[in-house]
Amino acid sequence: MDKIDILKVSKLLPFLTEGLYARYTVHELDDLKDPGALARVRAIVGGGETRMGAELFDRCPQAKVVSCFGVGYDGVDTRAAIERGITVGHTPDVLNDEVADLGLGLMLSIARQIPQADQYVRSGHWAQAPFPLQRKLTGARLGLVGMGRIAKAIAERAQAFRMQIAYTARGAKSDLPFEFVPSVKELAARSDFLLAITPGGEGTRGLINAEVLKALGPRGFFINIARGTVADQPALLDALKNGTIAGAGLDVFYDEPRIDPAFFTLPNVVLTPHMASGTFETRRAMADRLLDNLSAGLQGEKMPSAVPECQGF
Ligand code: 8YV
Repeated sequence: MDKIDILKVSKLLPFLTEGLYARYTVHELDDLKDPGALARVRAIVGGGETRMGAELFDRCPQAKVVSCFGVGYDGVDTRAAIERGITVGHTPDVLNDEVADLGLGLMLSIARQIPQADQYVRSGHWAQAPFPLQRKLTGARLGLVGMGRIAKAIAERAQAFRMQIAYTARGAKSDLPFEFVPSVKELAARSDFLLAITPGGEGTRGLINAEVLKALGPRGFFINIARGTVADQPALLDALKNGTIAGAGLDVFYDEPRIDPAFFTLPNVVLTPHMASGTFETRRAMADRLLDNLSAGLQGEKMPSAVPECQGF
């Protein structure tokens, strides 16, 4: 039997790419050998941040499935997909632990200056003077921007550190024992650590702006494991340079992976390369979920993880 034609629109991990090639006839958008193939394509796969909108869908009139790698799907125009009867799948849940672990890791790293301390030891400075004293994480005030599945996994871990947890979200969640603060600025003012874990896209663009950073204040740390766009990056760079905030732990940026080099000279940041979900175990589970969503969607069955906008059709 002929394999089904699918379109791959971004670079994916080798084991996932192999899985796709084994099951389907894969066409690579950035190396399209047969432009006529788009007319046969029945599904589109790619990273959730890759732009997939009306123009692409119209080039693939038979496509009825988009299967994204990642829980975030801010690159996908879900309205354009729904208008064309396309179901969009993503990979939630399987990465909650990993992303939460890195959130805690970044908080500990910036509060205790772990990467800076490593450099201190390697460069031989320790023999001259002890490393400067740092800030305590246990018992500190944590403000979560977002209260979805990953935020809950972070809160669970933060409780073990006896952190005082508050959050902002679209609405209060009555089943949670944490304080709901409607305004992000107010939350920042009451936090030692303000951690963004909310979807990207237009709804949250620039949410962490100059005012919020000012409210966080010179003893406050900002952690971003959401999307670079959630923070106003020029305002963040200013706040870090001027001591408006104490520091930041950042896994996400504008224009990844070619990020603004202004970050590289700042002493008060810990920078990671958008790796929150990046373990063998979790990326494999995400790949499996992408394949399961793809196969279910192509067979006209309910996807294990359709995005909320597409659930129910
Ligand atoms: C992705 C992510 O794996 O799930 C998300 O939304 O941001 C990451 O886990 C990453 O973007 C893949 O490259």
